[in-house]
Amino acid sequence: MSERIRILRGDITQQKVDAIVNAANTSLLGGGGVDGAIHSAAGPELLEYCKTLGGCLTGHAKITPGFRLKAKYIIHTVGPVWRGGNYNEDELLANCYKNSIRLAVKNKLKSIAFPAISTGVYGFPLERASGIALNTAMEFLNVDESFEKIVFVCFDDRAFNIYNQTLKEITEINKTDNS
Ligand code: AR6
Repeated sequence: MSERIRILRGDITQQKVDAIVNAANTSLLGGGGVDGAIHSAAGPELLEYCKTLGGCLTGHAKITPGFRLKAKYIIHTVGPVWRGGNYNEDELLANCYKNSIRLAVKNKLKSIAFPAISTGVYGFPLERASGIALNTAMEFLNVDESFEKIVFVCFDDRAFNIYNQTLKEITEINKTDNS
């Protein structure tokens, strides 16, 4: 299981996977953070393509070609803005991961890389977000044996350490549950 989940420190635009995921906004017309980095690296054709998509709802996902990226596709999803935790933020964030993975499977893709959706400008607490990201990925890999890998790309050391710690905690809990 954990071999199919990878946690890396780096830049998602450089990942060689079937699809990288963009933490976009509902307009899908670009922005700052990882969204800005992906648009810069993919080239202006990405914005032209995104203009035809009609935006995207929070928790949903849409797919585009990767254009100048090493990744073949970009899956754009819109994370929730953190408003204290009582506005369905957890479920909406889990939906981002689920719907992105669903779209990858529908397009016969086998590998996907995620940034830490909503944890930048949108303010979602990183510890909590990493738990949702990793649990959703593990639940999916438990039922799908053919998907090759899910990569979590952490942009800084803090995110990298938190993801690794969370993965360790989830693995311990699963061990206890199965014993
Ligand atoms: N590779 C991997 N991770 C990155 C990169 C990168 N190149 N650049 C930033 N991150 P954010 P959000 C991390 O703010 O919170 C945009 O303007 C970053 O450290 O990009 O979902 C959109 O258009 C953080 O951990 O996305 C929306 O308006 C994570 O990516 C809004 O921001 C997400 O940070 C979405 O906000």
